[in-house]
Amino acid sequence: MKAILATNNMHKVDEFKRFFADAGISIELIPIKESGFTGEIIENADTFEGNAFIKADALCRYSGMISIADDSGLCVDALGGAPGVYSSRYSGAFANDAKNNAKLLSELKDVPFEKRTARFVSVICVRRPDGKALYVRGEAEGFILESPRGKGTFGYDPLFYYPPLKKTFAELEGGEKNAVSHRGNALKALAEHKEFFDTRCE
Ligand code: ITT
Repeated sequence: MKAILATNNMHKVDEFKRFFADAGISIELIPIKESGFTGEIIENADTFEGNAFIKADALCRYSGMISIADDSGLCVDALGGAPGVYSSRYSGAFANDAKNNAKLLSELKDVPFEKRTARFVSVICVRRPDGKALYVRGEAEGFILESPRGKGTFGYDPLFYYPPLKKTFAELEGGEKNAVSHRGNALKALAEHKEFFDTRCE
């Protein structure tokens, strides 16, 4: 079976593919760049669920195939939950990971470590051609460090300290991140709904 993975973020693609392989889920994931889709997707919802649906729905309508999307972000308590759904665009129109991390550090410069609590959130939406949609959510709790640690992965990972492992997400290797991360937790929830991928089932 094949499904579109409605993302342009190749780090997400790697994490999904690793999870599916480790969990023995034999669905071939086709990222947007291999799907032929060249349109623009406007993520203008104000919830993770809303934006995950927009991405999955766009690729499902384009391809006629089951499409899966992840919308995710970092919610920092001392910033009232920001950057949240705006995580990828936090530093503006020309945002990238380095600028986003620099802005986050600047916003938190006067906040002591114990108040730098944060959580990563991932919402995965699976959209079927028959119109049905499934949502799962995963979270991971941690602290925002005062300087980056680790080189792996992407986004805010080098600043996100995960106390149970005494490491940032960027210091984790192989499948370690999926074992504890927001996306890994959402994927574990998704694995409980394998029957949803069988479009014959109501
Ligand atoms: P797609 O929309 O194409 O999937 P994207 O990266 O723009 O790619 P989102 O709109 O869901 O995806 O934004 C997620 C942002 O949240 C991402 O760019 C990072 O800044 C941050 N983020 C989400 N998950 C993360 C993770 O596992 N590690 C580090 N940062 C993460």
